[in-house]
Amino acid sequence: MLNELRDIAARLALEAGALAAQGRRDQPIVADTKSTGTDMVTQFDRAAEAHIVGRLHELRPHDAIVGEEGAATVGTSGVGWLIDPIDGTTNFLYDLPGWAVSIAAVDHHGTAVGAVHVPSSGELFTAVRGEGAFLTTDRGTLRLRCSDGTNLATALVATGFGYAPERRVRQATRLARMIGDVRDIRRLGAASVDLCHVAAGRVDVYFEEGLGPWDLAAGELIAREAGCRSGDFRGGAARPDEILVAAPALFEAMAATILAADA
Ligand code: LIP
Repeated sequence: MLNELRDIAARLALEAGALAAQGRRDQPIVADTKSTGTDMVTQFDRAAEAHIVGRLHELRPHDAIVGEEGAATVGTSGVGWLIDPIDGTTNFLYDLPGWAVSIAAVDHHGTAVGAVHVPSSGELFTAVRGEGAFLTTDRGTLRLRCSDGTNLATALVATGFGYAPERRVRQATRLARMIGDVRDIRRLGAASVDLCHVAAGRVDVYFEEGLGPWDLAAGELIAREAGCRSGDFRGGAARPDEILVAAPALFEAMAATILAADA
């Protein structure tokens, strides 16, 4: 059954990505704000979520659904879906690459399958719990492995910042204290894509705070299935408020560096 759920997540991520990308080409964007003046939502976030929800009602009528833009369906099947219809909305708004559709299915064991589609690159990242993580493009499908980095001083680190100015200032202050301890920083704008980049070994580490469950559900499974270690900064499990995903040999040193920079 998990393979069927993965196929559904992948298909709907591709469909929603095409819908949002085409819509942006055809119509002027209408943007509203949510939690702050920079936390944006467009008509395409809402349309993509509505499409995914409608298709899930067709394909999986007894499942629960939670979406970033307000979808909330109670289910009876024991399977639930976490949807970020456009992760990296600021990138989408500015017509920058790197926004994604992120869809995960969860069951009583946790995240079961995940799919992250990046329309600007045509990449589709997928994973099934216990069965590895994969990247599919028009050139085929390859299995993902995280980096084998061992030295934090040469680690490429991805991160992001919250929408609240006071939180961004604190996060940037911490980053300024630790940037000399790593190779360099990348701030690409979409947590789900950052997580897939760790899975693919394109960055060695990703950490962030203050996300939504839909931002990280699919990408965190993909990263773990690619061999990454995942958690919070203090030895606990990854959660939307605090996530660190890294090549295994870098995890502890990175967690210590984050906490030291916070002190
Ligand atoms: C985004 C995250 C990103 C974070 C942004 C924003 P959204 O999600 O994917 O990692 O740094 O501030 O939260 O709002 O584009 O779905």
